[in-house]
Amino acid sequence: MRLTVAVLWMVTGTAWALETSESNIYDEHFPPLHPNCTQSLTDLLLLRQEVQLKELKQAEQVSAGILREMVDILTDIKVFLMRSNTSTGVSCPGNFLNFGETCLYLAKDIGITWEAALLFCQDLGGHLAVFRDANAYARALGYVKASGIAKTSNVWIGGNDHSVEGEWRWVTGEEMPRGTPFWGDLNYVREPAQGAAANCALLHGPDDFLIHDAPCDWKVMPLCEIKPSGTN
Ligand SMILES: [Ca+2]
Repeated sequence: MRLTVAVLWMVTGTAWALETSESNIYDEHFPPLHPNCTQSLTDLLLLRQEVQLKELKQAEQVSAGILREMVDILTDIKVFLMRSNTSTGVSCPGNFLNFGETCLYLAKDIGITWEAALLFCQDLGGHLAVFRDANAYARALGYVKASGIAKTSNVWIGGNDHSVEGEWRWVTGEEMPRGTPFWGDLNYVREPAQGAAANCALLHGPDDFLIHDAPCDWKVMPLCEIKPSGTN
């Protein structure tokens, strides 16, 4: 009987000791909740989210930059390929690119009046672009559209009706062609339609860069043309 009591006492004591020991270990690793624990946890989670958002924003900026660079590279490749397809092997000076039998240069970082554009191209040794036939026009349109400029942009070309209202002439003296595929429409009315208020011709981006008449004091980028070197 004494032995049984002694064994029971030992077992109970061991169990109590184990329970006390586990309790200490639990308290050591999982301390009691601080009164401000919930607030601290919320702050921590908010801070973590803020850091993640910042990282996402940085990643997004990097991605946008890479995309812009890729668009620039693809634009250069597109212009290069178009130039290769239409090149006749002649060389063009400076920034001019060879398209068929002529050289074109779209000064897309410049916004000037038509008269200033006329002088700008003359200073480069050429003139504002003229299109003697539909093929020349199509090549110029292809170059302008592939240049990466906004579809809301306009581009000065070498046509005007300065001398006689309604009689459109190229700066090289020839009569400008009328109708399709050269001139566009504005509100279902065939251009040129703005009368004496608009005496200069441009490629109108919102109308897929078809020709429109416009006031000559608009600030627009010029499309210059020059003959390839070695030709008359
Ligand atoms: Ca006019």
